[in-house]
Amino acid sequence: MMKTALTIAGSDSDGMAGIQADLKTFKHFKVHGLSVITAITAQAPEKVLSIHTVPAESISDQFEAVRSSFNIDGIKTGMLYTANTIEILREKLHKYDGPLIIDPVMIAGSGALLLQEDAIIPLIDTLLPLATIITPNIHEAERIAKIKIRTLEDMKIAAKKMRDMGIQGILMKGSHLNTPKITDMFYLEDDFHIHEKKRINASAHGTGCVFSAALLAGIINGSTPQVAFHRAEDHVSGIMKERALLENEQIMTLEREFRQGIARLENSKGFCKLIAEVRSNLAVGSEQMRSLEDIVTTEGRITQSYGYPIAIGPLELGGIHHVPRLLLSAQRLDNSIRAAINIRFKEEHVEACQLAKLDVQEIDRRKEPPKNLQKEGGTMEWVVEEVYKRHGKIPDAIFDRGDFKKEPMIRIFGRSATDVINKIFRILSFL
Ligand code: PXL
Repeated sequence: MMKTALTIAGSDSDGMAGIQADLKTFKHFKVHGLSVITAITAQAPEKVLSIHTVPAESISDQFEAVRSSFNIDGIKTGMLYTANTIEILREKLHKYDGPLIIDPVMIAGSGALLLQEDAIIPLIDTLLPLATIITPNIHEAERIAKIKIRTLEDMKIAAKKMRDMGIQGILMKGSHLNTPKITDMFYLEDDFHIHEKKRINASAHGTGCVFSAALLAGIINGSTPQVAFHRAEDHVSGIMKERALLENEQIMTLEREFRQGIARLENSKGFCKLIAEVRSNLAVGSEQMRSLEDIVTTEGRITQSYGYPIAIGPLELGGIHHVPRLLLSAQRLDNSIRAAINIRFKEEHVEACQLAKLDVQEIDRRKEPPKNLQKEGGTMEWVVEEVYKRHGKIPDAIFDRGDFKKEPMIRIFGRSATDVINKIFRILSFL
């Protein structure tokens, strides 16, 4: 049986927060999502037009419907909005003894009130003590602990106060503190676990919901709370990096080119046979690329599912995989080279490259100087530079027959994502 997670939260019409975010996150972490909708918001990321509560009877019935038919492996709550809803849930949740994460949602990033003023005390007094973990931001933590929080030390004092209020686990999110880096802090069984991260300049709408849903899913899937914490952090960071990328106009042009290329691959059943054992990846950059941070790629690479290729994970800048490194090395030698992909080595694939009239060069990885292997990303640089030295230009394809524990590989270079994918289809036409 698939594990199940229940979210009790508000509906967010823009799909980025609330119930919608929770269910998508559960899906991502492979738990079946159940839902109890407490309120319906009409909103877009920067505004809330209206909020309507769901009738008490319906909230109660939604809960009873799922409780009576499913074994619920974990519950999280988000926007609860009214004191009445909190009272209904108190009655139901005090009988529940599985993991319960309460995200004490009070105000939306846009400023809209997601918890009515007269519901704050009932939330703190009656619901929070039932939680396994609560996930307040600084503003919420200040309301709960009734102290002002300005520093990491204050965060710790607030967490201890909350523990003294009977709350077991306190995961406090530090993004609202005015610090260059963000410090999130998890206080559990007398230990403080810290996660520091770079501040990313992009909309954070809904990331609190995603975070607590990811944390719950991790715990349901058997991770320790500490491991689930770090994985939830990584998941949110991936989303934030992707948003930052999409909010940058220069990068958006690359992103469009990248997605078009990926879409062509994902529609091609035939490409499955060219996916490498270590998976494939497409990387695209501009003519001005200076570092890995200028290259768009997909975090989880390209694999296959149900007989079709599929790109996994968020789009990423600064990927450290082989293909971005390979592209950067090639582009340094010839700045018209803007895209690359790796594909599975087979003799017949090399022959297809030749039949497609591609300029194909072989490299013997056994000849790589041992000291080069120590250098981070050194192999990809060496592969490209060796071929360039000998051949005087970057060819369409460089392949090798592998080495001890190294999968043999073919790498295709081009002047754009379209150019690289066109080469892939020419190769496929000879297979
Ligand atoms: O991120 C808090 C939150 C929770 N639930 C709903 C929301 C928001 C933020 O906007 O809209 C429905």
